[in-house]
Amino acid sequence: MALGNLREWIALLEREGELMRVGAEVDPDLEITEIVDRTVKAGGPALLFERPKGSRHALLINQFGSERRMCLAFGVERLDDVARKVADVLEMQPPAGLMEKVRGLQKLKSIADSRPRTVRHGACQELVLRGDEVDLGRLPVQRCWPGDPAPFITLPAVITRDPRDGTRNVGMYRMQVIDRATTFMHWQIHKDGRADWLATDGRIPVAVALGLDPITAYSASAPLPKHIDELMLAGFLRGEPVELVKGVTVDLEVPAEAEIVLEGYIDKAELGDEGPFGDHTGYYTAAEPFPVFHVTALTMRRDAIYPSIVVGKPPQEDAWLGKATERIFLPAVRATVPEIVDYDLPVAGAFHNCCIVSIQKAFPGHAQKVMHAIWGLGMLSLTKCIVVVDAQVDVHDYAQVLFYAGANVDPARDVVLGRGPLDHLDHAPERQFVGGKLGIDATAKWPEEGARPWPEEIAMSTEVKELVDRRWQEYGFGAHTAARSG
Ligand SMILES: Cc1cc2nc3c(=O)[nH]c(=O)nc-3n(C[C@H](O)[C@H](O)[C@H](O)COP(=O)(O)O)c2cc1C
Ligand SMILES: [Mn+2]
Repeated sequence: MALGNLREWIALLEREGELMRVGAEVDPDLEITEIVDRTVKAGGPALLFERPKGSRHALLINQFGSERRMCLAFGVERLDDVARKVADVLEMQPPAGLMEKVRGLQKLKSIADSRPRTVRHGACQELVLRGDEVDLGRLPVQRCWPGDPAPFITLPAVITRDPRDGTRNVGMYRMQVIDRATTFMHWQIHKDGRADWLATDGRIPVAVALGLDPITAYSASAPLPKHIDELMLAGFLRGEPVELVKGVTVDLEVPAEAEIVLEGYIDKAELGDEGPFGDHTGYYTAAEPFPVFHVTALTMRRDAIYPSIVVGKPPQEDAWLGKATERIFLPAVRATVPEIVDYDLPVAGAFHNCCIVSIQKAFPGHAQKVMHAIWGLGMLSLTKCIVVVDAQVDVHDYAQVLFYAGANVDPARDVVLGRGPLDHLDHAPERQFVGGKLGIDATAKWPEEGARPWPEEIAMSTEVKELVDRRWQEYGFGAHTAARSG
């Protein structure tokens, strides 16, 4: 059974010893950030602040802040198990026998059942505030860092529809609070919500869901192709559809089980200076024009719990949302570039700065081919630096990667310098949005690539390893020395 809402998730966290309730009054203005920063870095639990200063609503944070909690959210032992489920569907072949046909039908059914389901009533509308009753000041919205000019809603699922074909999009875009009933909407230049807005004449209806089951919340951050509904991915990963109800003031459907929903609209022409904001790059991103979101209704559960997250200098809680995406999207990456064995986006590289990729090298120039493929692939296209290693290298072992990046590279021959689109938030390039790309080919080079005879890597023979294994006790190291090979 999938987790139905945030409450079931909190109950699970509590049962697993992964939640701490904080009963003391704590200020959402900076104080919570400092507590969470220390907790995340210590590998500590999710925190439920029961008395945020100035609000009657509790605040949940650090729900995603460890690998174990991320796995609990998805109901798996390892994040790669989620990827296997995705791969299973992506790699479907025409069935050979009856059994395979039955299994194939089950898989197709699991996709069909992923579509959201509309229901008549939703707990998210227990309380409905419209017009002048709307007051975002009721919510314990955090001001995260000292240079932030205002509180920011940091863990929203922002729902829009493409006016051209009606497809839904859900994205996680932070929202700076302007006053009781308006915020900015920080959808960046490469994002789907922004494309929906740009395609609209006049105003676009927008709904924002806060406080969801963890898989649906994660899905808002997933970099799906524009035409794929993130709620469909959520339904597929949950194994149960997301339930939706009609909004009370907008022609959009909203997650029925959400804690809080903000309904409203964004005008095409209305922009204001958003930011600065202490961002996941580790720097304050400068103020920049973004559209203004007008809230026409604030609906919620009576005792709604407000979800939040702090980004900043890595590692922060969002590292684990990023790692989930890295793992879950590997099968999709391999579907287009099958020679890719594995990849790693280091947390310290804020994900878009660096990608390490291992390949099954099959022809001269293959590493360069893969670099260009990544620079042409969805949001991975924004990657600034790519390091390519051979299939047997563990891309998650940075010391190993550095070894090959040092040992196998002739910078005069193996470095590719290119140009292309860069992350919206990257402050380093001369111009915003475009700049240099660096590719480092750390694979073993072939003669056709201009290499002298490539030397053999040092390794002990299997016979001697087995001999030493057999005789280990005899040498007298004792059991405390974990020194068996392999
Ligand atoms: C905690 C968190 C905060 C984020 N904030 C923003 C943001 O303010 N603006 C933005 O464009 N993307 C932000 N992202 C990344 C987007 O959610 C991500 O690119 C997602 O794929 C966007 O959905 P879309 O592909 O449908 O546009 C954030 C991601 C996380 C995990
Ligand atoms: Mn999308």
